[in-house]
Amino acid sequence: MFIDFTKVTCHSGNGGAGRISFRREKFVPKGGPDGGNGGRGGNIVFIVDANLYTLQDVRYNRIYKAHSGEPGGKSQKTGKNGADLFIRVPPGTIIKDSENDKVLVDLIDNGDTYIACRGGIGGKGNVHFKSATNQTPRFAQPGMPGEKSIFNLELKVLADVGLVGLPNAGKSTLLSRITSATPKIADYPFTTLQPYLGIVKVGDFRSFVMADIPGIIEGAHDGKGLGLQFLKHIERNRLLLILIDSQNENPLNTLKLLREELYSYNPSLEEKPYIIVRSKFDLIANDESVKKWPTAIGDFIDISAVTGYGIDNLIRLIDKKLNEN
Ligand SMILES: Nc1nc2c(ncn2[C@@H]2O[C@H](COP(=O)(O)OP(=O)(O)OP(=O)(O)O)[C@@H](O)[C@H]2O)c(=O)[nH]1
Ligand SMILES: [Mg+2]
Repeated sequence: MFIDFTKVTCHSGNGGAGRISFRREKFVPKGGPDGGNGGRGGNIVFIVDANLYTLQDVRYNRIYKAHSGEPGGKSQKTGKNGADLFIRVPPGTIIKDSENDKVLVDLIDNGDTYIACRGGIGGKGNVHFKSATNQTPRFAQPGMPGEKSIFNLELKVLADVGLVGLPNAGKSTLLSRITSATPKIADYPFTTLQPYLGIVKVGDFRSFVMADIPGIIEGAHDGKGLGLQFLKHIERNRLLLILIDSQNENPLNTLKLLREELYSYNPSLEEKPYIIVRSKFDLIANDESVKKWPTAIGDFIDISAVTGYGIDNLIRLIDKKLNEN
């Protein structure tokens, strides 16, 4: 179970100002007040979109601002309301008040909405302030300001596939190649410090969620490196991809080490189905001497997240395994 998390600042729109105006017609030179009300500011509304699986599209720390209402017009015309601003979130998103972390709403079904910030109401035009003692009010209300709030969004995601490997094995590069996720990629260990999720599309109708976690090193189950705190995330994945760098000099040892870390952490992980992936195949494609891996490793699939080699095959294989389990 992953927690996808993001934080956003929302401003609903300000109300439009009420208008000060007087009727001026050919035969009514001194008409009464006729200033209309301002329009309401736009609301900020969260809406569930069942086509989304992660909070990736709701960028961290983004500021959302809805439009203000328009000012009132002459002839008692009310200003246009500011358009509501919809923020699309996946089903299962929990919206919390960032000040006290209290749950405001748990958005579950497609189309469910939650008005997070209400637009300010429009000010009243001067037509409303006419009284027995003041037939020509020269004032109108300003619009009410919109609301501003910061929200924490949380989503618990059950990823289908978990990426497991030593630091630098190319896990994040693979995720970024086949999903729209944008994890940081670099040629030093522990680039990834937190889990990332992405959706892999298989053809037009099927998809699965893939999770990238920080690299695992020897002793991870004892808390070494960053692995431990993230191993819990892969307990519920249906399938693991064990990525081993094509330049690894002792792939069999690495495979053993990774598997040992997994089941030392949780013995039930030993039963978890996995696919072995040899990453960075482009680096050895022309090098027959290193192409052979010990048969004890068993079946594996070659990919290059850089050139795309083997990627379609891998996606098909994953899809097949997920559907047979
Ligand atoms: N040539 C080549 N380089 C690759 C390939 N995949 C990844 N790399 C490089 O390998 C380095 C590590 O890649 P990452 O994707 O950050 O590795 P990681 O497994 O996510 O690493 P951690 O987050 O530290 O665990 C980067 O410099 C990548 O550019 C590949 O298919 N071919
Ligand atoms: Mg990484």
